[in-house]
Amino acid sequence: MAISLSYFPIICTLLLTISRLAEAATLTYDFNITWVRANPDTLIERPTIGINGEWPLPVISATKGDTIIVNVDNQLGNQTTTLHFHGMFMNGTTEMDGPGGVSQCPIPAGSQFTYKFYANQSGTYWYHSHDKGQYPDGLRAPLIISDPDFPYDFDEEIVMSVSDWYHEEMATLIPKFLNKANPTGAEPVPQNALLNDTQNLTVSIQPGMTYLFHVVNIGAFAGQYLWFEGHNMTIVEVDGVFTDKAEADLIYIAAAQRYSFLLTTKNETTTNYAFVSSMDTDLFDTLPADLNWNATGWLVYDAANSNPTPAFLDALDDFDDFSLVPYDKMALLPEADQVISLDVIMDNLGNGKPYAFFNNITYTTQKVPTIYTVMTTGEDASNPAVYSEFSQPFVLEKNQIIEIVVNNLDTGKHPFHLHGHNFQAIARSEDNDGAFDATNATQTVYPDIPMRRDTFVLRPQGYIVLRFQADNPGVWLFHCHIEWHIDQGLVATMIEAPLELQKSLVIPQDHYDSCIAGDVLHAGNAAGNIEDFLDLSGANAQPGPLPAGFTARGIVALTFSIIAALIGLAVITTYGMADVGGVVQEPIIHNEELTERSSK
Ligand SMILES: *[C@@H]1O[C@H](CO)[C@@H](O)[C@H](O)[C@H]1NC(C)=O
Ligand SMILES: *[C@@H]1O[C@H](CO)[C@@H](O)[C@H](O)[C@H]1NC(C)=O
Ligand SMILES: *[C@@H]1O[C@H](CO)[C@@H](O)[C@H](O)[C@H]1NC(C)=O
Ligand SMILES: *[C@@H]1O[C@H](CO)[C@@H](O)[C@H](O)[C@H]1NC(C)=O
Ligand SMILES: *[C@@H]1O[C@H](CO)[C@@H](O)[C@H](O)[C@H]1NC(C)=O
Ligand SMILES: *[C@@H]1O[C@H](CO)[C@@H](O)[C@H](O)[C@H]1NC(C)=O
Ligand SMILES: *[C@@H]1O[C@H](CO)[C@@H](O)[C@H](O)[C@H]1NC(C)=O
Ligand SMILES: *[C@@H]1O[C@H](CO)[C@@H](O)[C@H](O)[C@H]1NC(C)=O
Ligand SMILES: *[C@@H]1O[C@H](CO)[C@@H](O)[C@H](O)[C@H]1NC(C)=O
Ligand SMILES: *[C@@H]1O[C@H](CO)[C@@H](O)[C@H](O)[C@H]1NC(C)=O
Ligand SMILES: *[C@@H]1O[C@H](CO)[C@@H](O)[C@H](O)[C@H]1NC(C)=O
Ligand SMILES: [Cu+2]
Repeated sequence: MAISLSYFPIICTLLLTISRLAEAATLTYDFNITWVRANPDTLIERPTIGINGEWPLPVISATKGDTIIVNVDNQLGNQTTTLHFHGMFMNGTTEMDGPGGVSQCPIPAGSQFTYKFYANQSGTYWYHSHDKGQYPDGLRAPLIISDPDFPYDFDEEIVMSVSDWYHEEMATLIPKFLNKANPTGAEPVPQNALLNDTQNLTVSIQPGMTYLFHVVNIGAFAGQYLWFEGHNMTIVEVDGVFTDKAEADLIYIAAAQRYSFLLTTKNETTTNYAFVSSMDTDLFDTLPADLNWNATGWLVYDAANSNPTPAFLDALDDFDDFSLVPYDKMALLPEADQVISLDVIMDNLGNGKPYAFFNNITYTTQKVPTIYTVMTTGEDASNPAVYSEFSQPFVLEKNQIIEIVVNNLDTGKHPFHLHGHNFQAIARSEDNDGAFDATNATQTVYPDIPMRRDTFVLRPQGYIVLRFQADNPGVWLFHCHIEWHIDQGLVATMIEAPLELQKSLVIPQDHYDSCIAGDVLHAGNAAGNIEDFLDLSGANAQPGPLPAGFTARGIVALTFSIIAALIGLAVITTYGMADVGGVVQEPIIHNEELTERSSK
């Protein structure tokens, strides 16, 4: 039987659609999460969180359109856990997003929990624990989603992580960090930088080829400068957003950011080339004398060649990601329906400990995870009050254009991350430009085609302006991705289309089982009140302020310099035992105390 040629294109499209559908797979990963021991920098073997008895962890690899199932068995024994699939929109499955106390109850030791989501995206992502500052203990790895319609040619793919590494466990470091003995909030400095969870990484390559590198910063704290001697990088993707090709000789990858770039190899195999991932030491309050903040690897053309020592660079002039142009040319979103303005400060509260604040509020985990408050407070779910002001809640209406303005009143860099979306980065100041002024015509000239990503760096004493559309009902955190700053409370909660969530969301039984096994409430307002949703008494609150006229930094700087001059550095520990004085402390549960509780 002859088929008329005019049907040919239709039949082809049909066949293509069928083959695409046939390709869409359901990938199931069984993750038995346990403590293992690891020593990636050859200095100290330490307890590390592994999966199925191994660390480094497996890379999750999927194809756009696949459904991913991860069956978690928490066999840690002494800690709760969760998994977050960083950058995945979780469209329709906000309950699978992972933050403990927000989208689920933390999974207690001995409990099981299944994550299931549809990967309607492609590019470079990662998965990590989103529970009580836990991921730097090892529970973090890349997640790569390939795309049959990837826009550029390449020969082979290489996945590579960069990170910082600590010798002590987070459960030890966090209480030392969030401590009145550390009033300036100096973050613990990592002991080493790692490339793909090791050092001296060798990457075997062939001449005359184009490699597609997927690089993820899975670290806790340090941004990393990355450069290859003798080779440029052609950036083609950031945080899951394909870009027009952009050539760079040095890039900066903040904690949680991802880059894909093409790297074309030379035709000769006579030389191997060093590459370096260098931790951003601007973030460190002190530079220990024995710290090597550079991790070196090699592009190995021929194993018989020697691997050269990298040359020192005079300056680290990194490529500016703000200049990237998304491949899809998505236009600047229209003017916002809702502008959320957040001022970042770091300061001490009455207990002398160092905190981080958006608009004078330090995020405090609530008694009821926010998602369950959405589901059980009826019409009041549209009222931010039911979530407690200390969860820094913002209610977004369906399909609104949202603009988030973040003003940095602090002197550090902060990579801000939004769950459930990527955002257009429409304005970004240089260092020390001060707060954003929406009435200033110079500051409000936005790109016609802004770059998009899900993690973007706010510079010291400057601002960023981000826009996105609220087209993904869910509970989504917005936070700095420096793990220390999350622990200090630099977190806001976006509650997107709560009434729609009440209609559409079906929460699986194993989620409630985690709450029950962990003795965590899962109904009512933030305080667990199931009768009067506007009565927040008993909700977790931040500690009270320092007495008027006091600044902990001031007192401590003064006390410290006098005492230190007299009796030397040994006094630090003693001071830590002393009280700031005069402050009656409210009974509160802040993030670090939850950490302490969970580790008991
Ligand atoms: C948790 O248990 C593991 C395995 O016994 C141990 O190595 C680790 O130090 C413990 N961590 C805490 C914080 O108790
Ligand atoms: C999980 O791993 C631990 C340690 O390797 C092992 O003892 C346990 O039997 C494993 N559990 C399952 C369900 O495989
Ligand atoms: C998949 O993503 C596209 C946008 O990239 C969107 O139009 C579509 O509705 C999404 N499908 C699902 C099932 O989420
Ligand atoms: C990094 O580690 C992952 C997981 O083991 C592996 O798949 C990948 O090939 C490694 N990359 C390099 C450059 O060695
Ligand atoms: C990397 O090389 C340095 C210097 O030779 C060495 O001290 C270190 O142990 C090596 N690290 C690993 C993981 O092999
Ligand atoms: C790398 O790109 C820069 C411009 O960004 C250019 O000046 C340089 O020649 C390039 N180097 C190589 C090895 O292609
Ligand atoms: C390598 O050889 C190919 C084919 O001969 C040529 O097109 C290309 O420019 C050469 N590459 C370099 C880096 O010299
Ligand atoms: C790390 O590399 C940078 C850039 O080459 C250099 O300035 C710095 O001195 C290096 N640090 C160490 C500890 O070698
Ligand atoms: C934060 O508190 C300070 C001091 O009380 C006040 O000046 C400032 O306006 C507050 N900021 C916000 C955004 O509420
Ligand atoms: C407007 O913003 C620009 C760039 O930040 C700044 O140089 C200028 O002083 C501002 N103008 C006014 C009137 O504040
Ligand atoms: C979520 O899916 C809906 C269709 O179901 C689509 O309209 C929306 O754009 C999607 N949002 C995201 C962030 O993918
Ligand atoms: Cu930060």
